[in-house]
Amino acid sequence: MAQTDRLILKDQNALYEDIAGTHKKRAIEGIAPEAADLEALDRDGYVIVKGLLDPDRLARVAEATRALLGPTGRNNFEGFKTQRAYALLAKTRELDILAGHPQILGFLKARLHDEPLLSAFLAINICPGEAQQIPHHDDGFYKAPRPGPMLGLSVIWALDPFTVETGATRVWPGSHLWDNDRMPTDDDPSIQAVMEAGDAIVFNGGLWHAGGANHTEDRYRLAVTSQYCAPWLRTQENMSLAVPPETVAQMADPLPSLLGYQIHPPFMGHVNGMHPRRLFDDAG
Ligand SMILES: O=C(O)CCC(=O)C(=O)O
Repeated sequence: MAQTDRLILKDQNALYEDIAGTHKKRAIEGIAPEAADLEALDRDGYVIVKGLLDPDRLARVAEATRALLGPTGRNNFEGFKTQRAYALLAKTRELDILAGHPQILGFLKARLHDEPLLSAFLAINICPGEAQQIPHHDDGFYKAPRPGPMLGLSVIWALDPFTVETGATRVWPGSHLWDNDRMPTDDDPSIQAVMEAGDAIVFNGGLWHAGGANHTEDRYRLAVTSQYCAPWLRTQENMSLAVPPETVAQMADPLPSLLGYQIHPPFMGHVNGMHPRRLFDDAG
């Protein structure tokens, strides 16, 4: 074999460098979280962040979300007395602020990845009489050893007050550190994420949790959940098909990146050998 035909690998990292020409990697930027919030996220697997939406914004977001709600769920995971709406970014621009909120980007950058993908983005309206949801963790479909590196980070935005009676999300503190064989039992302490409308719970995708039971006869518990994953994992919602490219082209950064209009270096996510943002360039 001639010298020039030999594969000489000097530095493994060189294999994974950003080799894109026109569109270089766009790492997300955000507001750095408080140290205490990151400590809580690491230790308990969750943190409640208060007052992320001001009253005007909250009112607009809640109104836009309610307008999209459809029929109640088809199984006991979706909830037979819970309305859900998916593919939200295909349907309204009023919710962009939730998917790309600077404080959430800060958590993503600090703990998940600087090129996260939006894995799921849906509305959840728990209606009167709903039972507690099946406990689960959002990264459960990635068959990886637990505990392990963070694969996903989830946010549940309270658009109504989250109370014990209306079905505030139940979480099992510290359960992101449990091993693969462990599931919550009645002996495991849990709490409900009681929140004001406009607050959000930010949690490790490995944290066991469940939508709470709604014990009321006439109160609803409206939420939007934004769930993110590392850029080398498959997203729950097939965002490339759910949100048309012409809709993504109207969005401000970082939303196109969160929806997969990015390359995870060196070339994960290319389209016909090109950076996906070239779709916009060529259209323009
Ligand atoms: O609505 C909630 O409080 C939790 C819902 C949830 O975890 C889910 O559907 O994945």
